[in-house]
Amino acid sequence: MEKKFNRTLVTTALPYANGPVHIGHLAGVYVPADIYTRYLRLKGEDVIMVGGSDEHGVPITIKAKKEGITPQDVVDRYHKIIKDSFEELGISFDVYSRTTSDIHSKTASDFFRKLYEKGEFVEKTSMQLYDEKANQFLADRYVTGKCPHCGNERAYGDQCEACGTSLNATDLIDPRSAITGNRPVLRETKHWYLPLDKWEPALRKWILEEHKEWKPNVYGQCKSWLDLGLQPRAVSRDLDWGVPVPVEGADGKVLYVWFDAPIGYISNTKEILPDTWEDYWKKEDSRIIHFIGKDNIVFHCIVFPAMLMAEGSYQLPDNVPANEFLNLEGDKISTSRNWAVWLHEYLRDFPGKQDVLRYVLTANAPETKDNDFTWRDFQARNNNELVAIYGNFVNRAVVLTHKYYNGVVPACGALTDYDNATIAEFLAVKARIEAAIETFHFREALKEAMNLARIGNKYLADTEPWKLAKTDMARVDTIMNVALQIAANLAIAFEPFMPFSSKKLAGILNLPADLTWNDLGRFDLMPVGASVNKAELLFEKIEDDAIDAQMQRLERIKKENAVNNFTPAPVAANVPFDDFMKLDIRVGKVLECEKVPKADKLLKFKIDDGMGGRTIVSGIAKFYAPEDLIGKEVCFIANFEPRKLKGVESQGMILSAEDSDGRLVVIGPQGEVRPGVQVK
Ligand code: B3M
Ligand code: ZN
Repeated sequence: MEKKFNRTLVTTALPYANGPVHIGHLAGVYVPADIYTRYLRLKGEDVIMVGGSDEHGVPITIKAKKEGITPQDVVDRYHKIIKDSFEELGISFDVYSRTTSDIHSKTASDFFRKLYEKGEFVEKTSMQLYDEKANQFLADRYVTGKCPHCGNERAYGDQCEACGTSLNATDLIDPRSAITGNRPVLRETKHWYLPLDKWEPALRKWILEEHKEWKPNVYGQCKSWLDLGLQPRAVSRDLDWGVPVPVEGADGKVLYVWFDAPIGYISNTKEILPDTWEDYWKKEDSRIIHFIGKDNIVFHCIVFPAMLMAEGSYQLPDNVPANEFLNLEGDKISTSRNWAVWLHEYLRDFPGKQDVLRYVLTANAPETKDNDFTWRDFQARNNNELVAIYGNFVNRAVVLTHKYYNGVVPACGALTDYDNATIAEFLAVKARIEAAIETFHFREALKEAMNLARIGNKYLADTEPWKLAKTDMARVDTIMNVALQIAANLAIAFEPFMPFSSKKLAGILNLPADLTWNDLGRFDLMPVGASVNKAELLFEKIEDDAIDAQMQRLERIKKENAVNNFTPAPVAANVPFDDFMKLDIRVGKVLECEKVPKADKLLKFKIDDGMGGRTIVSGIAKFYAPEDLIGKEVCFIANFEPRKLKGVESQGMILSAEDSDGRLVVIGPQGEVRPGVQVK
């Protein structure tokens, strides 16, 4: 039987305060969480949404070291940027706090002590990596090395981002300190471990049997973790930044960031509801929903629940609707490579366009698989959907009301079959939006909401009141009444997704402030005789130059990254001199050069090789215009087996150097050399 809930606690992953938030965070966590919360609020349910900055952990201390400032400076700076930008985007937190707050230290500390006193930890002395130059233990992101699972050379001490495996620093092959670049040594240290293995049977039952309704990506990831078998996990670290381990003999040790961060959800609830916070966490008729990205699944579905089970008095989450990743223009979003659209920069570059970003990120949300954000798609969705459908319909309805009725809502006469069909179609959508939101299918829900706008837009286009106005004003009255009722309903339907335009629309239509989701579907929202304010555009067209400017910024970043990240490829194995001599490399002069038809990469060369000439086809068309190369001297391999490329026989290979951004530069002699001489 469906359980009945009287209260919902929505939690959102706490972003690390080592950088601003970007569209990947928004699409994965904050926009869906906000839609869900706004929807429940609008239905009049008891719901709170908590969030905050994750201000502990190695990502913060590394950033501080890099900039020569304190970790506190780092988190103060980014907490403010993050908090302000969330607010400006309309992410409607009931509380947005931080893990450096006193209430959090105390809550996390007490939580640890309770488990400690209950004997829920295992104390273990083990060998950990230590940097003798920096005089400190290295854990998590302080160590990089080769991933033992996939061979990625840049895996971190807590996780390999290439294959997603979670690691211990001592698992890395050929580890290096991220502070000094030194090879660390092993040194003994004591830590507290949470024996996840002890909770494995309970976790298996809870997830695999009792939560089959979880999203397949979440359920599947949990199942593979559980099937691998759980190991004890250290919940403390040798670090000087974090919540101190609150027991004897723990000097210089702090709680592992992934131990204290999820407790942040509890601290934040306490912060706003000091008297009733426990209702949300401990009462049977409450439910907890964690909104997170896919890289956080194990912590929210396995580690944190095990902590809660060990504590004993808390409820486990009801659902963890984790999303996959959003890419940017085909590449993985990366804070360190600056490959991101940062929220605070978006708000600066597109003032007043919060809803456009909310719309595009929802329409394109990576709910079931990784998805791509592109600026062209952003522009197209704004211009072809928001402006052309939703905005156009509302604008027509309001402008015509002013044109024919001085802005006063006309009376509704007899409805035609077509009117009735339109209204029935409109009413049927509500249940579909609800079903989609309640099962965390926000893309689907938005698509349905957009269908409401489409129905309105089509209704006016089909009935053409501007034509009837000359002959049948009574019919126009009815059409405009229906259109205005639809417009008013859109303000409600879109509120969870695009609250700014809903507010604007409600203002234009003079809607009462206390409408709720339950009013959606009423066709008397606009009383006859009520007046409507002057039309204002809900959305504006986005022109090419705004998009071009964003594309240019990304191009620039790509170039900078190519320069900064260039490391020469490792030198290939030695070869004997005789092997080198087997290659016959010559100098030649380009006599003719032209594009190969139907092959956008290929250029066809006629080369003076001092021996009567030869044809060579080379894949450099993207980097040179043919006429630029005519008359130039190039080096080519003269004894390459001839091969056919797009039907042209190539008798050799022109040598070029490939830059780190993939650009090819043709190689030739520095001084004048006769065609046909050998390169040695
Ligand atoms: N700060 C990791 C992340 O941003 C972490 C989330 C904590 S949620 C309790 O991916
Ligand atoms: Zn790996």
